[in-house]
Amino acid sequence: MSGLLVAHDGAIARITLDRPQKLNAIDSTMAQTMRAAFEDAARDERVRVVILAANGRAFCAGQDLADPGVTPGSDLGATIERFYNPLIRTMRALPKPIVARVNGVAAGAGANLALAADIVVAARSASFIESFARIGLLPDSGGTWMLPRLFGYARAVTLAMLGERITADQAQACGAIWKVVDDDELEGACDAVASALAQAPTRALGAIKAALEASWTSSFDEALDRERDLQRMLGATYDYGEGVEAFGAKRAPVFEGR
Ligand code: LHQ
Repeated sequence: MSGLLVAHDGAIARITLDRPQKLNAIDSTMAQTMRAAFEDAARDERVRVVILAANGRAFCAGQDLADPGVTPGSDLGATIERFYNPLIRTMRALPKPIVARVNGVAAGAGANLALAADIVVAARSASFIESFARIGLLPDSGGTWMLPRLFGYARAVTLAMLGERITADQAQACGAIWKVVDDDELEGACDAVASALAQAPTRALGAIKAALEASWTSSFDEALDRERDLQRMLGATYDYGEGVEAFGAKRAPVFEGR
């Protein structure tokens, strides 16, 4: 009903867009359910990594343009304020890694939803389209902030203005996504990244994400201070103790995410 499936597999939470007949276009229910799923993942101590995936031939076609809330003349700002900004903020503030498994086209808010993940693994046949300007809009869902940082300004402005499709290989060559694999290897490659993260020291990963995110808008001195504070916090975790002990004993560490 909500267009979203949530499943748990050990420490991995799988959030799957499930409106394949609509290319997983996002309506208000789906946006709210997705945000709630990320919030649950943040709260649930068993969850140490989230995979964001999609069913069908597309990853996500962005906002459902048939949704009554976005008919021309309606207040698009209200839709963004109510549904999209809270969703993207929740993802970026999630103290656990998010791996996006991009299986097909990711367009509009669907492209930026994928790019808001921490690690993007895409099928070779996948593609990204900042399609907003094609319908008279600008990139939202964090697009104007993420695109220049991920692609560089020249590519960001051109992708946003022309709304041209780029392949997963092109996105990877730009450094905007982590990995491209053959289509039949997508699930395995994504699961391998997620299971490595699920066994990693979760609090350190959360600190890495927060510090890198904050670095975009802070000075070098502020970054040094933040590193000091976060390292102080991490130094008191179980996982740091385990990491050092395992190193000394020349064995693999068994992190518990605490
Ligand atoms: C769709 C959609 C769609 C409904 C395909 N909606 N039905 C946020 C909040 C506030 C305001 C507005 O904006 C936003 C953020 C945004 O995301 S704005 C951008 C919205 N997305 C787009 O503009 C992308 C529109 N879709 C496309 O450009 C193409 O469909 C892509 C490139 C995704 C896929 O192309 P094809 O593989 O050629 O498939 P298709 O175009 O034939 O689509 C298949 C069906 O899905 C088709 O329906 P039909 O009944 O004819 O089979 C489309 O109408 C439907 N569909 N996207 N966003």
